[in-house]
Amino acid sequence: SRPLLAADAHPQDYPTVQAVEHMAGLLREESDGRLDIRIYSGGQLGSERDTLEITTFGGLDLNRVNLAPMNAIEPLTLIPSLPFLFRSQAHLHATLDGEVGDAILASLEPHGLIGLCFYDSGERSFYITSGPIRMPSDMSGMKIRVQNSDLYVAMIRALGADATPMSLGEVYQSLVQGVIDGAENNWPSYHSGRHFEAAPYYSLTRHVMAPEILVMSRSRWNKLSDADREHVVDAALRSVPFMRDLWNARVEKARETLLASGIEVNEVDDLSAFQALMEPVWDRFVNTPEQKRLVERTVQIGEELEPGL
Ligand code: GTR
Repeated sequence: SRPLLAADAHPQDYPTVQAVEHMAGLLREESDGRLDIRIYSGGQLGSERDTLEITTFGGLDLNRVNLAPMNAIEPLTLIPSLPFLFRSQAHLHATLDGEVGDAILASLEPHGLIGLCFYDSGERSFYITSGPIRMPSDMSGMKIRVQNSDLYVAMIRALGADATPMSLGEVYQSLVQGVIDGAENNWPSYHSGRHFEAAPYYSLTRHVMAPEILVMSRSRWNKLSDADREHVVDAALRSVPFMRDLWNARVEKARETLLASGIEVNEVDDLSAFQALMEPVWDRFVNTPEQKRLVERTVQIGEELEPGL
């Protein structure tokens, strides 16, 4: 059968692409070469929002995206995207590896997608062309690029800035041309997309830890035998610990490289000022009983794991 076609916005050496490559190897092994994956990396096939739509219609078989572009499709995907929800990477993992993660993956099927697994994406912080951010008022009136998600737009507005949604591929140019004053992302993406060249002030707000997700089109899934479905799920799950190791190493490497490159990094002393402004944002986006239950469960997992944080 023809290989599963996969899309990723990141270049070939990025951990998300490497993880799906790894999954491809496992899949070939498990299926005696019947199943394989061909990855179109570097955003060749379009933005995450566009490739997701194509995947929904069955024009693509696999897609690795951030949760952000899924927010408009399924409300449960908003949960791990909520600002200041996770206390640590351990909290994120415990949540995604358990009942909450399972519920989110399962919620995608009615939308034409099969949720296979989550991958790490670290902590997102703001980077700005003109100077550091130490308190929300420093962002007042700034134009900040966000992913295509209403939650992110609301978050930026609550901080007193202007949100400009656009796809990842447009960010570098927009920073250089001054169309935007800044953006937000994790260390590896800040580095990989060369955004640091135009926006050298990185302020460690660590406001979002939304993970990546790997989805499959339901129409291709429906054509697979039960045995092949099992191979796909199994290979995806086995790629997760591989990706987690790769990710942590990549964060370290990006951080070291960036610090050595002379960018200005600052801690933000009073994160509670940022957190306080997020309360109405939570209230606006968490409203169904199922969302509320899963958010409560997530908070509880955090309290059990990291008491007092
Ligand atoms: C990255 C993520 C991408 C994309 C990107 C963005 O961290 O890996 O999937 O969401 O952020 O900001 O568009």
